[in-house]
Amino acid sequence: MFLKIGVIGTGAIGQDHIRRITNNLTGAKIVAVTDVNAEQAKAIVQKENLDAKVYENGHDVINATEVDAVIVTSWGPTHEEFVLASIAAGKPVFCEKPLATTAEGCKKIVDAEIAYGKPLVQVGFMRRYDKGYRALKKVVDHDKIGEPLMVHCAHRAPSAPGFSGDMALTDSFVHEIDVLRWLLNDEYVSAQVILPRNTRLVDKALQDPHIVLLETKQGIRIDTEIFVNCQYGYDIQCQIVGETGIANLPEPSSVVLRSEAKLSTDILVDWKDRFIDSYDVELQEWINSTLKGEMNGPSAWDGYVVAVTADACVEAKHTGQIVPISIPECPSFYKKDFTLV
Ligand code: NAI
Ligand code: NAD
Ligand code: ISE
Repeated sequence: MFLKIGVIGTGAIGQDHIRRITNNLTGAKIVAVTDVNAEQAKAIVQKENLDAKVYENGHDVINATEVDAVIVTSWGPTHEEFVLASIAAGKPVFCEKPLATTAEGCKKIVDAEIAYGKPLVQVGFMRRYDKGYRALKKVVDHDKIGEPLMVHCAHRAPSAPGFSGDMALTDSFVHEIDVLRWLLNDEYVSAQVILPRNTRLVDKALQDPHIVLLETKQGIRIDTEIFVNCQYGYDIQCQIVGETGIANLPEPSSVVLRSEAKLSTDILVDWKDRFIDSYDVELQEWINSTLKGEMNGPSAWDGYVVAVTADACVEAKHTGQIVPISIPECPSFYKKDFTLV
């Protein structure tokens, strides 16, 4: 039995997900696609030799009778509309982050899903499926370093084409916001943003880098450097300092080279390669659980909590203040315990 999927948005990640579902994963096929750039949608159908119909818009994909489930990979501001329409059609939907560009938009999705009465929405927070982050979480969950006290992170990308405004926070840092609350089994209570000297290698209007300081309910302090025009590579770092030890996110594996009087390893440059296995596991698990009528991944509630936190970070950046974060009680409809067995 195949899950018949319709994809809305055939840009960078839409094409990458279509490629992996078609060539690497099992149990699903792409039967419908759309993009505001229709030529791009047609080109991916040809390139991957898909038996898929190219529709005029996202709503036609969602309502197509042959489509069992929807993947939303169009740009962020369109996500809310397509996820709400998928819920209205009663179809499972995997939505790339952000779930919506505002906390209010995410809340509408949470309310619609609860009113529908069955979980249908998963958000593309793939780091929870990453081998390295899962290993790190086991160290924390199994008490190998005592209670976590501090976390030091870095989210670095060589460049960020198309970034404007606060996208370093709302498009990049959202991955840390999600994965760290999952890793620590905790929620955030405040955010502060510090603006270091700006790199000369971006438009003056764009702040880069940022330092974000988050505090959790348990008093854990998290500092993250977000530097999305760092030039040298796509480099994700995470170090947890506990009472009795320190745990680091493993580096991606690379040959250790001794050559020309140097000891060296490669640094990846593209997010697609850094998390290639995580996207595979994430979507395979989504396909498997959707076929069973279940929804086990990052939920609409997680998407909402991330948006509330990202909003606080944006406010902290613009006001220079420490901004309190108030996450409402998680509805019983959504699971809360993140412990890995
Ligand atoms: P992109 O700009 O390459 O692709 C977006 C595509 O959506 C474009 O082809 C665009 O024409 C299309 N599109 C926009 N509005 C549309 C509409 N109303 N109907 C149909 N198509 C529409 O962007 P990219 O990098 O693929 O990002 C897409 C989404 O994926 C974003 O939400 C982004 O945050 C997320 N993303 C997630 C990543 C992750 O690691 N989980 C990595 C990269 C992107
Ligand atoms: P992209 O710009 O390459 O692709 C977006 C595509 O959406 C474009 O092809 C665009 O034409 C299309 N589009 C826009 N509005 C549309 C609409 N109304 N209907 C149909 N198509 C529409 O961007 P991307 O890098 O692929 O990112 C897409 C989304 O994926 C973003 O939300 C981004 O945050 C997310 N993303 C997530 C990750 C991750 O690591 N999880 C990585 C990259 C991107
Ligand atoms: C991109 O949209 C992603 O989601 C990548 O995973 C992230 O690391 C990058 O910074 C974003 O621009």
